[in-house]
Amino acid sequence: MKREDIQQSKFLSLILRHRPERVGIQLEAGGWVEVDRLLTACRQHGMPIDRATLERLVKTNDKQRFAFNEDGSKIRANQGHSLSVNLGLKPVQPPLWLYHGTARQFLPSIEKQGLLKRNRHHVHLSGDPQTAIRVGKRHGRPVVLKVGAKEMAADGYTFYRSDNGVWLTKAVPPRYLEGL
Ligand code: HQG
Repeated sequence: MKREDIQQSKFLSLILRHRPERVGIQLEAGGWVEVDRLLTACRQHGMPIDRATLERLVKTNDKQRFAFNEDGSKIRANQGHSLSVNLGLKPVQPPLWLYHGTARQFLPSIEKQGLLKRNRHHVHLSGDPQTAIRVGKRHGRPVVLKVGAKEMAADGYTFYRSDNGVWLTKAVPPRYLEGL
């Protein structure tokens, strides 16, 4: 991805997940925004993005963070919101294990409290350890925890998977974590 694309992509994440008011818009139900409104608002706030660039950003995004609706008139972030957004995700049965990448310095606290969602709506889990390492590296020396997802589901915890393959659940108590 080009450096400018990364910058614009981060800006889009900010607007579509956290601070739409930065460009004077609000998210509609489900986190959607009309593409025309978004592009106009971005231009008016000194961050011009044209339609072709937006399409490229959506298509080439390394984590498929954004999606258009069926007719391409609206766009939203697939996950990662701090704003209250109902993505309309359906509960799904998780695999035996899921993985959580974090940084070593968080382990003592995770050991006590389990995984908490912090600023996000859910705890984010990965389907494979490689992805989890990448997520953990963002915070420091990475470490991967194994989450007994199937057991959690059997105990009544609900799991969702976003359109870009991130596993989501409300919290993970310490007893379901391995590798602590
Ligand atoms: C940690 C990126 C201490 C948690 C990635 C994590 C992901 C605790 C940090 C997505 C804790 C929160 C999410 C506890 C959790 N004590 N630390 N009890 N419970 N933590 O960024 O999972 O680029 O909010 O381990 O690819 O790192 O945004 O969550 O280290 O999918 O699309 O608190 O963000 O995707 O950090 O990453 P984050 P995350 P995007």
